[in-house]
Amino acid sequence: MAHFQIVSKRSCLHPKPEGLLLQYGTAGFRTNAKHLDHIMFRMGLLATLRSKKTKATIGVMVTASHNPEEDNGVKLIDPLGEMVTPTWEGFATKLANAEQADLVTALKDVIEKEAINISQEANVFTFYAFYYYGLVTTPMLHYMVRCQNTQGEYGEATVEGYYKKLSDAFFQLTKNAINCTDDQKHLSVDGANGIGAVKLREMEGYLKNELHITLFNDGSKGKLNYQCGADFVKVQQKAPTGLKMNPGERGCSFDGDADRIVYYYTDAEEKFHLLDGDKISTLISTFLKELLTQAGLVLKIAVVQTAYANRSSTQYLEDIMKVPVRCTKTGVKHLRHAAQEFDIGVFFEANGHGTVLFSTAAEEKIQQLVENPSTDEEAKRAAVILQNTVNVINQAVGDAVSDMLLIEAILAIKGMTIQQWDAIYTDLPNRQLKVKVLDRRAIDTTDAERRAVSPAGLQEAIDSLVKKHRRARSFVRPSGTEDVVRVYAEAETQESADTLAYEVSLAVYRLAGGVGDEPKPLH
Ligand code: NG1
Ligand code: ZN
Repeated sequence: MAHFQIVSKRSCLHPKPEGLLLQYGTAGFRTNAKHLDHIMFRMGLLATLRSKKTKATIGVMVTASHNPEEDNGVKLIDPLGEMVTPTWEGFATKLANAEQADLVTALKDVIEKEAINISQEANVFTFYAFYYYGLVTTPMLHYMVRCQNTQGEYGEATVEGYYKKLSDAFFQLTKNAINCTDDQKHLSVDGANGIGAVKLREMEGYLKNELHITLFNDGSKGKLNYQCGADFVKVQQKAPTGLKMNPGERGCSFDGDADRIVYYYTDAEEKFHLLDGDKISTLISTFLKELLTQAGLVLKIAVVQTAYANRSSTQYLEDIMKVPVRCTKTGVKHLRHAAQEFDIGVFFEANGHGTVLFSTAAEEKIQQLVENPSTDEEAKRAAVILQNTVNVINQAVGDAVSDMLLIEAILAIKGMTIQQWDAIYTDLPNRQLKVKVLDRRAIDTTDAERRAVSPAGLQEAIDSLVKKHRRARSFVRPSGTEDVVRVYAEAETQESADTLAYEVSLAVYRLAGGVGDEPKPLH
Protein backbone atom coordinates (compact mmCIF):
# COMPACT_ATOMS: atom_id res chain seq x y z
CA MET A 1 0.00 0.00 0.00
CA ALA A 2 1.20 3.47 -0.85
CA HIS A 3 0.74 4.62 2.79
CA PHE A 4 3.25 2.15 4.06
CA GLN A 5 5.80 2.99 1.39
CA ILE A 6 5.63 6.63 2.46
CA VAL A 7 6.03 5.66 6.11
CA SER A 8 8.98 3.50 5.22
CA LYS A 9 10.65 6.26 3.23
CA ARG A 10 10.05 8.98 5.80
CA SER A 11 11.21 6.84 8.66
CA CYS A 12 14.65 6.65 7.02
CA LEU A 13 14.94 10.35 7.79
CA HIS A 14 14.58 9.46 11.47
CA PRO A 15 16.74 6.38 11.75
CA LYS A 16 16.73 4.29 14.86
CA PRO A 17 20.20 3.85 16.34
CA GLU A 18 20.78 0.13 15.83
CA GLY A 19 20.37 -1.99 18.92
CA LEU A 20 18.91 0.89 21.00
CA LEU A 21 16.08 -0.47 23.14
CA LEU A 22 13.70 1.82 25.01
CA GLN A 23 10.60 1.08 27.02
CA TYR A 24 7.37 3.06 27.21
CA GLY A 25 7.17 3.53 30.97
CA THR A 26 5.09 5.41 33.53
CA ALA A 27 5.89 8.70 31.81
CA GLY A 28 6.10 7.53 28.20
CA PHE A 29 9.58 7.49 26.69
CA ARG A 30 12.12 9.46 28.64
CA THR A 31 15.84 9.59 27.83
CA ASN A 32 18.66 11.75 26.52
CA ALA A 33 17.17 13.91 23.76
CA LYS A 34 19.71 12.78 21.20
CA HIS A 35 18.17 9.28 21.24
CA LEU A 36 14.63 10.42 20.66
CA ASP A 37 14.34 11.43 17.01
CA HIS A 38 13.06 8.07 15.74
CA ILE A 39 10.83 7.81 18.80
CA MET A 40 9.11 11.12 18.03
CA PHE A 41 8.46 10.02 14.44
CA ARG A 42 7.09 6.67 15.49
CA MET A 43 4.93 8.10 18.27
CA GLY A 44 3.39 10.37 15.66
CA LEU A 45 2.39 7.23 13.76
CA LEU A 46 1.07 5.55 16.86
CA ALA A 47 -0.94 8.62 17.95
CA THR A 48 -2.61 8.63 14.54
CA LEU A 49 -3.52 4.97 14.86
CA ARG A 50 -4.80 5.49 18.40
CA SER A 51 -6.97 8.34 17.14
CA LYS A 52 -8.35 6.22 14.31
CA LYS A 53 -9.05 3.42 16.78
CA THR A 54 -10.82 5.59 19.37
CA LYS A 55 -12.37 7.93 16.76
CA ALA A 56 -11.33 10.74 19.08
CA THR A 57 -8.59 13.34 19.54
CA ILE A 58 -5.32 12.05 20.97
CA GLY A 59 -2.62 14.20 22.57
CA VAL A 60 1.13 13.98 22.07
CA MET A 61 3.20 15.64 24.78
CA VAL A 62 6.88 16.34 24.35
CA THR A 63 8.44 17.02 27.76
CA ALA A 64 11.37 16.30 30.06
CA SER A 65 9.05 16.71 33.08
CA HIS A 66 11.24 16.85 36.20
CA ASN A 67 14.42 15.57 34.52
CA PRO A 68 17.45 17.74 33.62
CA GLU A 69 17.91 19.70 30.41
CA GLU A 70 19.70 17.08 28.29
CA ASP A 71 16.71 14.76 28.68
CA ASN A 72 13.44 14.85 26.86
CA GLY A 73 10.45 12.62 26.51
CA VAL A 74 7.21 11.95 24.73
CA LYS A 75 3.94 10.43 25.82
CA LEU A 76 0.48 9.93 24.36
CA ILE A 77 -2.72 11.19 25.94
CA ASP A 78 -5.96 9.24 25.61
CA PRO A 79 -9.41 10.72 24.79
CA LEU A 80 -10.40 11.79 28.32
CA GLY A 81 -7.00 13.21 29.09
CA GLU A 82 -5.71 10.03 30.71
CA MET A 83 -2.63 7.96 29.95
CA VAL A 84 -2.91 5.29 27.22
CA THR A 85 -3.86 1.72 28.16
CA PRO A 86 -1.22 -0.95 28.97
CA THR A 87 -1.89 -2.70 25.62
CA TRP A 88 -1.01 0.49 23.77
CA GLU A 89 2.04 1.03 25.95
CA GLY A 90 3.11 -2.37 24.67
CA PHE A 91 2.51 -1.28 21.06
CA ALA A 92 4.56 1.86 21.71
CA THR A 93 7.50 -0.19 22.98
CA LYS A 94 7.28 -2.60 20.01
CA LEU A 95 7.14 0.25 17.51
CA ALA A 96 10.02 2.07 19.17
CA ASN A 97 12.28 -0.94 19.14
CA ALA A 98 11.51 -2.26 15.64
CA GLU A 99 14.60 -2.05 13.44
CA GLN A 100 14.14 0.08 10.33
CA ALA A 101 13.25 -2.85 8.09
CA ASP A 102 10.60 -4.15 10.48
CA LEU A 103 8.77 -0.91 11.17
CA VAL A 104 5.99 -1.39 8.65
CA THR A 105 5.38 -4.94 9.87
CA ALA A 106 5.11 -3.63 13.42
CA LEU A 107 2.62 -0.99 12.31
CA LYS A 108 0.53 -3.52 10.38
CA ASP A 109 0.54 -5.69 13.46
CA VAL A 110 -1.09 -2.94 15.55
CA ILE A 111 -3.65 -2.25 12.82
CA GLU A 112 -4.55 -5.91 12.62
CA LYS A 113 -4.65 -6.62 16.37
CA GLU A 114 -6.84 -3.59 17.03
CA ALA A 115 -8.91 -3.99 13.82
CA ILE A 116 -8.26 -0.37 12.88
CA ASN A 117 -10.01 1.18 9.92
CA ILE A 118 -7.10 2.94 8.27
CA SER A 119 -9.35 5.31 6.31
CA GLN A 120 -10.92 6.62 9.53
CA GLU A 121 -10.06 10.31 10.02
CA ALA A 122 -7.46 11.03 12.72
CA ASN A 123 -7.08 13.99 15.04
CA VAL A 124 -3.98 14.68 17.07
CA PHE A 125 -3.16 17.59 19.39
CA THR A 126 0.52 18.17 19.73
CA PHE A 127 3.26 20.70 20.14
CA TYR A 128 4.06 21.29 16.53
CA ALA A 129 1.39 19.64 14.46
CA PHE A 130 -2.14 19.94 13.20
CA TYR A 131 -3.45 22.13 16.00
CA TYR A 132 -0.72 24.48 17.04
CA TYR A 133 -0.89 25.24 20.73
CA GLY A 134 2.77 26.14 21.04
CA LEU A 135 4.18 25.61 24.48
CA VAL A 136 1.70 24.46 27.10
CA THR A 137 2.09 22.60 30.37
CA THR A 138 1.51 18.84 30.29
CA PRO A 139 -1.77 19.18 32.25
CA MET A 140 -3.04 21.89 29.90
CA LEU A 141 -2.74 19.53 26.96
CA HIS A 142 -4.51 16.79 28.91
CA TYR A 143 -7.25 19.31 29.72
CA MET A 144 -7.66 20.33 26.07
CA VAL A 145 -7.85 16.77 24.82
CA ARG A 146 -10.62 16.11 27.33
CA CYS A 147 -12.52 19.29 26.33
CA GLN A 148 -12.28 18.38 22.67
CA ASN A 149 -13.62 14.88 23.22
CA THR A 150 -16.51 15.96 25.47
CA GLN A 151 -17.61 18.52 22.85
CA GLY A 152 -16.75 21.36 25.19
CA GLU A 153 -18.73 20.03 28.15
CA TYR A 154 -15.57 19.88 30.24
CA GLY A 155 -14.57 23.38 29.15
CA GLU A 156 -13.35 25.34 26.17
CA ALA A 157 -10.38 23.68 24.45
CA THR A 158 -8.17 26.77 24.39
CA VAL A 159 -5.47 28.26 26.60
CA GLU A 160 -7.86 31.10 27.56
CA GLY A 161 -10.63 28.57 28.24
CA TYR A 162 -8.33 26.82 30.69
CA TYR A 163 -7.35 30.03 32.51
CA LYS A 164 -10.92 31.19 32.68
CA LYS A 165 -12.43 27.95 33.92
CA LEU A 166 -9.89 27.61 36.72
CA SER A 167 -9.84 31.24 37.81
CA ASP A 168 -13.65 31.52 37.82
CA ALA A 169 -13.94 28.47 40.05
CA PHE A 170 -11.19 29.88 42.28
CA PHE A 171 -13.11 33.17 42.72
CA GLN A 172 -16.30 31.32 43.57
CA LEU A 173 -14.40 29.38 46.23
CA THR A 174 -12.55 32.31 47.79
CA LYS A 175 -15.85 34.14 48.27
CA ASN A 176 -16.19 31.79 51.25
CA ALA A 177 -12.88 32.86 52.77
CA ILE A 178 -12.81 34.11 56.33
CA ASN A 179 -10.76 37.19 57.28
CA CYS A 180 -8.28 36.79 54.45
CA THR A 181 -5.66 39.52 54.80
CA ASP A 182 -3.45 40.67 51.95
CA ASP A 183 -0.53 38.88 53.60
CA GLN A 184 -2.39 35.59 53.50
CA LYS A 185 -3.11 36.07 49.83
CA HIS A 186 0.59 36.07 49.05
CA LEU A 187 2.36 33.04 47.61
CA SER A 188 5.94 32.56 46.32
CA VAL A 189 6.14 30.18 43.37
CA ASP A 190 9.27 28.43 42.06
CA GLY A 191 8.59 27.75 38.37
CA ALA A 192 11.55 25.30 37.97
CA ASN A 193 12.63 27.42 34.97
CA GLY A 194 9.99 25.50 33.05
CA ILE A 195 6.82 26.06 31.12
CA GLY A 196 4.70 26.40 34.28
CA ALA A 197 6.39 29.73 35.02
CA VAL A 198 5.51 31.10 31.59
CA LYS A 199 1.90 30.00 31.83
CA LEU A 200 1.50 31.22 35.41
CA ARG A 201 2.70 34.65 34.34
CA GLU A 202 0.03 34.63 31.61
CA MET A 203 -2.58 33.52 34.10
CA GLU A 204 -1.74 36.13 36.76
CA GLY A 205 -4.02 38.67 35.10
CA TYR A 206 -6.96 36.32 35.55
CA LEU A 207 -6.34 35.93 39.28
CA LYS A 208 -6.70 39.64 39.94
CA ASN A 209 -6.64 40.50 43.62
CA GLU A 210 -7.45 37.09 45.01
CA LEU A 211 -3.93 35.68 44.84
CA HIS A 212 -0.68 37.64 44.83
CA ILE A 213 2.06 35.58 43.26
CA THR A 214 5.78 36.30 43.35
CA LEU A 215 7.39 34.14 40.71
CA PHE A 216 10.96 32.82 41.01
CA ASN A 217 12.97 30.64 38.61
CA ASP A 218 10.83 31.85 35.76
CA GLY A 219 13.21 30.67 33.05
CA SER A 220 14.75 34.08 32.36
CA LYS A 221 18.01 32.63 33.68
CA GLY A 222 18.95 29.31 35.25
CA LYS A 223 18.45 25.80 33.93
CA LEU A 224 15.35 23.62 33.82
CA ASN A 225 14.87 21.70 37.12
CA TYR A 226 18.43 22.55 38.14
CA GLN A 227 18.66 23.15 41.91
CA CYS A 228 14.99 24.01 41.81
CA GLY A 229 11.61 22.53 41.04
CA ALA A 230 9.38 20.10 42.91
CA ASP A 231 11.62 17.05 42.50
CA PHE A 232 14.72 18.85 43.81
CA VAL A 233 12.83 20.20 46.82
CA LYS A 234 11.19 16.86 47.64
CA VAL A 235 14.29 14.70 47.28
CA GLN A 236 16.83 17.15 48.77
CA GLN A 237 14.36 18.34 51.42
CA LYS A 238 15.49 21.92 51.04
CA ALA A 239 14.30 25.18 49.51
CA PRO A 240 15.06 25.75 45.81
CA THR A 241 17.86 28.16 44.95
CA GLY A 242 16.78 31.58 43.80
CA LEU A 243 13.77 31.79 46.10
CA LYS A 244 13.59 34.56 48.69
CA MET A 245 11.05 34.05 51.44
CA ASN A 246 10.62 35.36 54.97
CA PRO A 247 10.13 32.92 57.87
CA GLY A 248 6.59 31.61 58.04
CA GLU A 249 5.68 32.57 54.46
CA ARG A 250 4.15 30.08 52.04
CA GLY A 251 6.06 28.91 49.00
CA CYS A 252 5.55 26.19 46.42
CA SER A 253 7.53 24.56 43.61
CA PHE A 254 6.26 23.24 40.29
CA ASP A 255 8.24 20.71 38.27
CA GLY A 256 9.47 21.42 34.74
CA ASP A 257 6.19 20.63 32.97
CA ALA A 258 3.97 21.73 35.86
CA ASP A 259 2.22 18.48 36.71
CA ARG A 260 3.70 18.30 40.21
CA ILE A 261 3.60 20.71 43.14
CA VAL A 262 4.99 20.74 46.68
CA TYR A 263 4.60 23.43 49.36
CA TYR A 264 7.00 24.58 52.08
CA TYR A 265 7.99 27.25 54.56
CA THR A 266 10.94 28.06 56.78
CA ASP A 267 10.27 28.62 60.49
CA ALA A 268 11.75 31.26 62.80
CA GLU A 269 14.68 28.90 63.56
CA GLU A 270 15.33 28.67 59.81
CA LYS A 271 14.24 25.05 59.74
CA PHE A 272 12.78 24.02 56.38
CA HIS A 273 9.35 22.35 56.42
CA LEU A 274 8.14 20.43 53.38
CA LEU A 275 4.45 19.81 52.64
CA ASP A 276 4.51 17.15 49.97
CA GLY A 277 1.87 15.18 48.03
CA ASP A 278 0.82 13.33 51.20
CA LYS A 279 0.17 16.56 53.09
CA ILE A 280 -1.72 17.85 50.05
CA SER A 281 -3.96 14.80 49.75
CA THR A 282 -4.65 14.93 53.49
CA LEU A 283 -5.67 18.59 53.29
CA ILE A 284 -7.89 18.02 50.26
CA SER A 285 -9.55 14.83 51.47
CA THR A 286 -10.24 16.32 54.92
CA PHE A 287 -11.78 19.39 53.28
CA LEU A 288 -13.96 17.27 51.00
CA LYS A 289 -15.05 14.94 53.80
CA GLU A 290 -16.15 17.87 55.95
CA LEU A 291 -18.13 19.33 53.03
CA LEU A 292 -19.84 16.00 52.37
CA THR A 293 -20.93 15.87 56.01
CA GLN A 294 -22.20 19.47 55.90
CA ALA A 295 -24.05 18.77 52.67
CA GLY A 296 -25.52 15.57 54.07
CA LEU A 297 -24.21 13.64 51.07
CA VAL A 298 -23.31 9.99 51.40
CA LEU A 299 -20.50 9.43 48.93
CA LYS A 300 -17.56 7.02 49.17
CA ILE A 301 -14.32 8.98 49.42
CA ALA A 302 -10.86 7.42 49.52
CA VAL A 303 -7.21 8.40 49.21
CA VAL A 304 -4.83 6.52 46.91
CA GLN A 305 -1.09 6.56 47.69
CA THR A 306 2.06 4.65 46.77
CA ALA A 307 4.73 3.01 48.90
CA TYR A 308 6.48 6.42 49.03
CA ALA A 309 3.68 7.87 51.16
CA ASN A 310 4.88 8.77 54.64
CA ARG A 311 3.49 6.29 57.16
CA SER A 312 2.30 9.18 59.34
CA SER A 313 0.00 10.33 56.56
CA THR A 314 -1.50 6.88 56.07
CA GLN A 315 -2.06 6.48 59.80
CA TYR A 316 -3.62 9.91 60.14
CA LEU A 317 -6.03 9.28 57.27
CA GLU A 318 -7.05 5.81 58.42
CA ASP A 319 -7.09 6.24 62.19
CA ILE A 320 -8.11 9.86 62.72
CA MET A 321 -9.97 10.87 59.55
CA LYS A 322 -11.41 7.39 58.96
CA VAL A 323 -10.77 7.78 55.25
CA PRO A 324 -9.94 4.50 53.49
CA VAL A 325 -6.45 4.43 51.94
CA ARG A 326 -5.31 2.32 48.99
CA CYS A 327 -1.69 1.70 48.03
CA THR A 328 -0.72 1.10 44.39
CA LYS A 329 2.44 0.78 42.35
CA THR A 330 4.30 3.98 41.44
CA GLY A 331 3.03 5.78 38.35
CA VAL A 332 -0.11 7.87 38.08
CA LYS A 333 -1.94 5.44 35.83
CA HIS A 334 -2.02 2.94 38.72
CA LEU A 335 -3.20 5.54 41.22
CA ARG A 336 -5.81 6.84 38.83
CA HIS A 337 -7.16 3.39 38.19
CA ALA A 338 -7.64 2.75 41.91
CA ALA A 339 -9.17 6.21 42.46
CA GLN A 340 -11.84 5.47 39.85
CA GLU A 341 -13.35 2.84 42.13
CA PHE A 342 -14.74 5.49 44.48
CA ASP A 343 -17.30 8.31 44.24
CA ILE A 344 -14.46 10.65 45.12
CA GLY A 345 -10.90 9.38 44.69
CA VAL A 346 -8.09 11.64 45.88
CA PHE A 347 -4.77 10.41 44.52
CA PHE A 348 -1.33 11.88 45.06
CA GLU A 349 2.20 10.61 44.78
CA ALA A 350 4.40 11.85 47.62
CA ASN A 351 6.36 13.81 44.99
CA GLY A 352 3.33 16.08 44.45
CA HIS A 353 1.72 14.61 41.35
CA GLY A 354 -1.98 14.09 41.84
CA THR A 355 -5.57 15.19 41.52
CA VAL A 356 -9.11 14.25 42.54
CA LEU A 357 -11.58 12.21 40.50
CA PHE A 358 -15.34 12.59 40.90
CA SER A 359 -17.66 9.92 39.53
CA THR A 360 -20.50 11.08 37.28
CA ALA A 361 -22.93 9.98 40.00
CA ALA A 362 -21.10 12.12 42.58
CA GLU A 363 -21.16 15.18 40.32
CA GLU A 364 -24.87 14.64 39.66
CA LYS A 365 -25.73 14.32 43.35
CA ILE A 366 -23.88 17.55 44.11
CA GLN A 367 -25.65 19.29 41.25
CA GLN A 368 -29.08 18.10 42.42
CA LEU A 369 -28.43 19.41 45.90
CA VAL A 370 -27.43 22.81 44.55
CA GLU A 371 -30.58 22.99 42.39
CA ASN A 372 -33.08 21.57 44.88
CA PRO A 373 -35.05 24.50 46.42
CA SER A 374 -35.71 22.56 49.62
CA THR A 375 -31.99 22.09 50.43
CA ASP A 376 -31.29 23.91 53.69
CA GLU A 377 -28.82 26.78 53.78
CA GLU A 378 -25.82 25.03 55.31
CA ALA A 379 -26.15 22.03 53.00
CA LYS A 380 -26.51 24.30 50.00
CA ARG A 381 -23.43 26.32 50.88
CA ALA A 382 -21.43 23.09 51.19
CA ALA A 383 -22.83 21.76 47.91
CA VAL A 384 -21.92 24.96 46.06
CA ILE A 385 -18.37 24.80 47.44
CA LEU A 386 -18.17 21.17 46.34
CA GLN A 387 -19.34 22.13 42.87
CA ASN A 388 -16.71 24.85 42.53
CA THR A 389 -14.09 22.48 43.88
CA VAL A 390 -14.94 20.10 41.04
CA ASN A 391 -14.51 22.98 38.60
CA VAL A 392 -11.13 24.14 39.89
CA ILE A 393 -9.73 20.60 39.71
CA ASN A 394 -8.16 19.27 36.52
CA GLN A 395 -9.55 15.74 36.61
CA ALA A 396 -7.65 14.83 33.47
CA VAL A 397 -4.29 14.68 35.24
CA GLY A 398 -2.18 16.08 38.11
CA ASP A 399 -1.83 19.81 37.47
CA ALA A 400 0.37 22.14 39.52
CA VAL A 401 -1.65 25.28 38.68
CA SER A 402 -5.02 23.70 39.42
CA ASP A 403 -3.74 21.98 42.59
CA MET A 404 -2.21 25.28 43.73
CA LEU A 405 -5.51 27.13 43.28
CA LEU A 406 -7.41 24.44 45.17
CA ILE A 407 -4.92 24.45 48.06
CA GLU A 408 -4.94 28.27 48.21
CA ALA A 409 -8.75 28.23 48.26
CA ILE A 410 -8.91 25.61 51.02
CA LEU A 411 -6.44 27.52 53.21
CA ALA A 412 -8.44 30.72 52.64
CA ILE A 413 -11.81 29.08 53.35
CA LYS A 414 -10.51 27.40 56.51
CA GLY A 415 -8.58 30.50 57.54
CA MET A 416 -5.60 28.20 57.96
CA THR A 417 -1.90 29.10 57.92
CA ILE A 418 0.70 26.82 56.37
CA GLN A 419 1.98 26.06 59.89
CA GLN A 420 -1.48 24.89 60.96
CA TRP A 421 -1.73 22.76 57.85
CA ASP A 422 1.71 21.29 58.56
CA ALA A 423 0.73 20.51 62.14
CA ILE A 424 -2.11 18.16 61.11
CA TYR A 425 0.39 15.30 61.45
CA THR A 426 4.18 15.03 61.72
CA ASP A 427 6.08 13.29 58.93
CA LEU A 428 8.44 10.48 59.83
CA PRO A 429 11.96 11.49 58.74
CA ASN A 430 12.85 9.80 55.45
CA ARG A 431 15.53 9.50 52.81
CA GLN A 432 15.55 8.57 49.12
CA LEU A 433 18.73 7.32 47.43
CA LYS A 434 19.65 5.89 44.03
CA VAL A 435 21.91 2.92 43.28
CA LYS A 436 23.40 2.19 39.87
CA VAL A 437 23.31 -1.48 38.88
CA LEU A 438 24.22 -3.39 35.75
CA ASP A 439 20.61 -4.23 34.94
CA ARG A 440 17.85 -2.81 37.10
CA ARG A 441 15.47 -5.53 35.94
CA ALA A 442 17.38 -7.75 38.39
CA ILE A 443 15.01 -6.27 40.96
CA ASP A 444 11.47 -7.53 40.89
CA THR A 445 8.86 -6.45 43.42
CA THR A 446 5.45 -7.39 44.75
CA ASP A 447 2.80 -6.00 47.16
CA ALA A 448 2.58 -2.59 45.44
CA GLU A 449 6.40 -2.49 45.26
CA ARG A 450 6.80 -2.77 49.01
CA ARG A 451 8.64 -6.10 48.88
CA ALA A 452 11.40 -7.39 46.62
CA VAL A 453 11.04 -10.93 45.25
CA SER A 454 14.39 -10.90 43.43
CA PRO A 455 17.35 -11.00 43.62
CA ALA A 456 17.41 -13.80 46.18
CA GLY A 457 18.19 -12.68 49.70
CA LEU A 458 17.56 -8.97 49.17
CA GLN A 459 14.22 -8.77 50.96
CA GLU A 460 15.58 -10.80 53.89
CA ALA A 461 18.51 -8.38 54.09
CA ILE A 462 16.16 -5.37 54.06
CA ASP A 463 13.95 -6.96 56.74
CA SER A 464 16.84 -7.48 59.12
CA LEU A 465 18.20 -3.95 58.53
CA VAL A 466 14.77 -2.42 59.16
CA LYS A 467 14.55 -4.28 62.50
CA LYS A 468 17.58 -2.36 63.79
CA HIS A 469 15.69 0.96 63.64
CA ARG A 470 12.61 2.28 65.44
CA ARG A 471 9.38 2.92 63.49
CA ALA A 472 11.30 2.03 60.35
CA ARG A 473 10.27 0.97 56.87
CA SER A 474 12.28 0.56 53.69
CA PHE A 475 11.79 -0.70 50.15
CA VAL A 476 13.58 -0.71 46.80
CA ARG A 477 12.32 -0.65 43.21
CA PRO A 478 13.72 -0.14 39.73
CA SER A 479 12.99 3.36 38.44
CA GLY A 480 10.77 3.60 35.40
CA THR A 481 12.28 6.88 34.21
CA GLU A 482 15.99 6.62 35.08
CA ASP A 483 18.51 3.83 34.83
CA VAL A 484 18.78 3.38 38.61
CA VAL A 485 17.32 1.44 41.53
CA ARG A 486 15.54 3.71 44.00
CA VAL A 487 15.90 3.15 47.73
CA TYR A 488 13.44 4.59 50.27
CA ALA A 489 13.76 4.52 54.03
CA GLU A 490 11.88 6.16 56.88
CA ALA A 491 12.42 5.93 60.62
CA GLU A 492 11.91 7.72 63.90
CA THR A 493 14.89 10.07 63.45
CA GLN A 494 16.58 11.55 60.40
CA GLU A 495 19.84 9.92 61.37
CA SER A 496 18.15 6.56 61.57
CA ALA A 497 16.44 7.04 58.19
CA ASP A 498 19.74 8.09 56.60
CA THR A 499 21.62 5.14 58.08
CA LEU A 500 18.92 2.70 57.00
CA ALA A 501 18.82 4.13 53.45
CA TYR A 502 22.59 3.75 53.24
CA GLU A 503 22.55 0.20 54.58
CA VAL A 504 19.82 -0.86 52.17
CA SER A 505 21.67 0.82 49.27
CA LEU A 506 24.70 -1.25 50.13
CA ALA A 507 22.60 -4.43 50.17
CA VAL A 508 21.24 -3.53 46.71
CA TYR A 509 24.73 -2.77 45.44
CA ARG A 510 26.06 -6.11 46.67
CA LEU A 511 23.12 -8.35 45.82
CA ALA A 512 21.77 -6.76 42.63
CA GLY A 513 24.97 -6.14 40.64
CA GLY A 514 25.99 -2.62 41.66
CA VAL A 515 28.31 -0.71 39.33
CA GLY A 516 30.73 2.16 40.05
CA ASP A 517 31.69 3.14 43.60
CA GLU A 518 30.09 1.45 46.56
CA PRO A 519 27.47 3.62 48.31
CA LYS A 520 28.93 5.69 51.14
CA PRO A 521 27.38 6.58 54.50
CA LEU A 522 25.59 9.95 54.50
CA HIS A 523 27.22 11.12 57.72
P1 NG1 B 1 10.40 6.49 38.75
O1 NG1 B 1 11.63 6.98 38.06
O2 NG1 B 1 9.80 5.23 38.18
O3 NG1 B 1 10.62 6.40 40.24
C1 NG1 B 1 9.29 8.93 38.85
C2 NG1 B 1 8.49 9.13 40.11
C3 NG1 B 1 7.09 8.62 39.87
C4 NG1 B 1 6.44 9.28 38.66
C5 NG1 B 1 7.38 9.22 37.46
C6 NG1 B 1 6.88 10.00 36.27
C7 NG1 B 1 9.25 8.96 42.44
C8 NG1 B 1 9.89 8.12 43.48
N1 NG1 B 1 9.07 8.40 41.24
O4 NG1 B 1 9.25 7.57 38.53
O5 NG1 B 1 6.33 8.81 41.01
O6 NG1 B 1 6.04 10.60 38.95
O7 NG1 B 1 8.70 9.67 37.79
O8 NG1 B 1 7.27 11.31 36.23
O9 NG1 B 1 8.93 10.12 42.72
ZN1 ZN C 1 6.25 16.39 35.41
